[in-house]
Amino acid sequence: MDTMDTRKEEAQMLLSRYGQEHLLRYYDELDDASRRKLISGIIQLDLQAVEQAWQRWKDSPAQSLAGMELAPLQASSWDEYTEEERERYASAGWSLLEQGKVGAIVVAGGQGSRLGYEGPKGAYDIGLPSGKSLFQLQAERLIHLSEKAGKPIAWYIMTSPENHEQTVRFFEQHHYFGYPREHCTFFVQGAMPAIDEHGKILMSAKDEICLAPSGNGDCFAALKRTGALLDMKRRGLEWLFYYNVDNALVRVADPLFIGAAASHPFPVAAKSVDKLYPEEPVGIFCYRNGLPSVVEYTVIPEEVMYAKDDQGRLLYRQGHISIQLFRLDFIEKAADLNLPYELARKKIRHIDASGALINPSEPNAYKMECFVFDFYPAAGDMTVWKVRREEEFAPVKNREGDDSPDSARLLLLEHHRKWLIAAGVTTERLGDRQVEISPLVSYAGEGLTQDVLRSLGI
Ligand code: UD2
Repeated sequence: MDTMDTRKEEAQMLLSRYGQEHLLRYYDELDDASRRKLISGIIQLDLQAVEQAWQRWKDSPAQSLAGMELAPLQASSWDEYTEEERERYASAGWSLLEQGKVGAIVVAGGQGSRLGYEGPKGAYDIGLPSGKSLFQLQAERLIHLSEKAGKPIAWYIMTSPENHEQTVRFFEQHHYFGYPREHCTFFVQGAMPAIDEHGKILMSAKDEICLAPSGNGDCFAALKRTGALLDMKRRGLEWLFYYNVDNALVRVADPLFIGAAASHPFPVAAKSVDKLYPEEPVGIFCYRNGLPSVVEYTVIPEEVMYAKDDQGRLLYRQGHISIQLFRLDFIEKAADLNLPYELARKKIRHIDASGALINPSEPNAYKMECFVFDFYPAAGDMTVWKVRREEEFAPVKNREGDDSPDSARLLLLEHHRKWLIAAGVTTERLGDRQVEISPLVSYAGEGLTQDVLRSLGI
């Protein structure tokens, strides 16, 4: 028997153990190259994880809450601290930045399907006067901080097999936005197969499994697999600032947040905002069986979503905005944890049993993802700070309306307008001008001196 036959047998055995034999349906029609491609695709699948996720979902789609005791998680607000305390935290944060002990990770492996944009989301131009992409805004905020700190901030960019090359090319085309090349590390996350309503894995072609990025919860395992975690240790990092690629207002590596997190005993810290309305698409912070957790917006039961406290406010109102700090020793442990996969119903293009291409207009199948906040319980406890949404949260999710490029651009310009007014510019002088301030000039509204304002033409 030649090696090809042995590998086919190996694949066959694996598939029959998990009831996925249909993946070899077209094998006999394929040429040698396609056969090899298919077999190696099958052998690389984590069929046990697929089976577990499917069983869990089938038994109880919102299983994550079944039998759990749920309680709200209170967030502190910066306003509760005195100016002096805030300064002490900020200076602790600056000290860590000056020692080069903080890195940043952007999770940019998602597909951005709601936005309907084919390229990497970080490359998206939200229509600012400067035409800067989301990646450029982030790079310049980091450059600003690292120049002030006198130390580079190592930046880790998580991509997916689908968008890795495009992402790296985008950075190259833009000369890394002035970021020192040697401090940018790109690493690729994993993928999981899509499954149909019966738990059967879908195929995108006769020789190809239908795969999708396996969720941002793969970030730590992917850091480890790709050697990026070793790079962090070599650099002596102690904290990693984690954020979503699509938040136009994110204060990347915020010194105040870093200092505050490092002054507490917990290995994880996060920022939150008060939810605007019960159905807002953000997870909610809570304690589950006494451990800090997030219930994702897709699975919040109605009685939890609409529950009110005795003052008539939402009981679970701390919205998760995907801004976190993780201590490196925690990441090392988390990299070896197996997070549960959640199933998300999506429109997934695939081929059917006759080999015909199905291009659905409605959700027809499931993607499997694990979520980064499912690491929180492993921290035992964590600190959460509530921030002002208009200063730190402008997500770009949808083509139009709420959480769109337009809403994010308006939020950013409005924020900059407030900086100018705080710097002494009168509203008469500003009129209805939309002034965008480069992150290279100001990180959070500071440094807008008369000279700087003059250079901005104000
Ligand atoms: C995310 C949070 C939600 C809330 C909201 C705020 C999760 C699971 N949910 O919801 O609680 O904070 O953001 O805007 O994080 N990504 C990858 N690889 C993947 C999948 C996603 O890197 O396989 C990235 C993606 O590029 C993005 C981030 O993770 O930067 C969040 O993904 P999303 O936009 O699909 O999450 P969303 O808006 O449903």
